[in-house]
Amino acid sequence: GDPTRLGSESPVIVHLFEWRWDDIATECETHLGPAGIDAVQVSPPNEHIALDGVDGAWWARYQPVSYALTSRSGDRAAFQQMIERCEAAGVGIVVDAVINHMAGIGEGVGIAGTPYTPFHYGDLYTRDEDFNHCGRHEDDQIRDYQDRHEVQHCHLLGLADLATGTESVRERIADYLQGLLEMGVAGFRIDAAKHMPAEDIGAILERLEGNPYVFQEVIDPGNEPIEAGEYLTNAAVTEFGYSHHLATAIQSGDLASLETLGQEKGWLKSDSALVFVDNHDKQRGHVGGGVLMHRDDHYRLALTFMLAWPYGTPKLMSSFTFDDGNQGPPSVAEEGWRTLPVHGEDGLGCLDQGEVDTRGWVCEHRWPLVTAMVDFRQAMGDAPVAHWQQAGASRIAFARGGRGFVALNLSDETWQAELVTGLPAGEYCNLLDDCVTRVSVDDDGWAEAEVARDSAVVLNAERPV
Ligand code: LM2
Ligand code: CA
Repeated sequence: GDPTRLGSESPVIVHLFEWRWDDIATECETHLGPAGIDAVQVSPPNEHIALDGVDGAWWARYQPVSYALTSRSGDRAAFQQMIERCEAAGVGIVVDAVINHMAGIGEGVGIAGTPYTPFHYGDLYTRDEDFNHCGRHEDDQIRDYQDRHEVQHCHLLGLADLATGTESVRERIADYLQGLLEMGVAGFRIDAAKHMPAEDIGAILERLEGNPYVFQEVIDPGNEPIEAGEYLTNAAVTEFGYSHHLATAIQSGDLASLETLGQEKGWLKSDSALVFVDNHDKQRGHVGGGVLMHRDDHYRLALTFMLAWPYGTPKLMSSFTFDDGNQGPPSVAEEGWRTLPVHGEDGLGCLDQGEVDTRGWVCEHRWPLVTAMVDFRQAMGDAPVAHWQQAGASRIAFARGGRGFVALNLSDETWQAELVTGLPAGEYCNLLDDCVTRVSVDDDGWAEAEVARDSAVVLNAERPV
């Protein structure tokens, strides 16, 4: 779970949700590499259920049919090329590994033509013993999240639960992941990790050769028997508390409550935590909502805070617009739900900021604010928070060692204040408005700052006017 494996001291990951492999390759060269983004989380690359039966829903990708690398995002050759082009641009590929389960129990044919029936998937998993049959509720479905056995051994949402406790299943999963490592992927997101005993994940990861960055998706609401901390011996873990805490602070106008974000009791240590403002599930209310996303007020302020605050490895969401929570990416239904590209001749490009009613690619990762803050985060390295200041609940400021300074104003009026920046004397540019705002720091590190409403002033010691 060591984030520096992604190639920098404070790496930033972006999730290009449902993007095509050839688009990602181009994006690595044209935007991600130049912006200093370290890695891309890609949608599951393996064969999933057919799109027709589910009207092109995005969640088809979470119903594996085989480990063949054919998916809505492209084929194996395109996947390999993407890895190579991104690597050349300094960007690693983090694969979303759906290994807890296969498709929903039923029959059909996968997107690459692999047939399946209940508990039989092509020639990959062919025996009932390859699946857990938990013996609860007659239908073996998960209902009671207070019951550890049930959560880990029954079927999640009707999805055939793999017997990850058995040697043969572990071996098949490890072969899949090892194949990806050999193609050059940099890491894995372990999907539905809470639904597998930590020991099973550990046994699979132990078989891998290479040194991937791994984070496990464990939704720990703080009141269930399975806790995020159990998974730390394997690799990093998602800290869902972060998104909720940040959303609550911002929605209630209480930025001051962020002073100790990350130090809460029971939270993961910074290096072991994967954090985000929103993810693909939460932004559309799957597994509960309670987070901020691109259409929400103050989303930019949330991103600014996350990238300025030295806790966890941040993951940015790069979305497509939707008007119902099942809808897949921009696509052509008549052509087998072909995903419309971002780049190239029939490429849609990215929507303009605020254009939320058009179907298209949002590309939050390209927003100038995001680019500036990614640069800031990397320049700050491990510089600790210093000089915490607040004026009421909705206006805060803090320094990052002597390297940087941030002031955030969530109130309805401009915030004019004398603040300690911790920076050497000089005149600095606000990184968020192309130096339209300038701040003079005196010999004692103090500055008279003017922070517009619903925005921030961000200074980097290395970026004087
Ligand atoms: C995850 N992490 O633990 C993913 O982040 C999440 O997106 C996945 O659910 C889930 N776990 C399983 O990998 C999504 C989506 C579900 C969808 C499943 C499977 O949020 O709504 O379930 O993928 O495609 C769908 C239907 C559901 C049905 C199920 C099985 O929405 O009603 O359950 O398929 O047919 C009967
Ligand atoms: Ca399981």
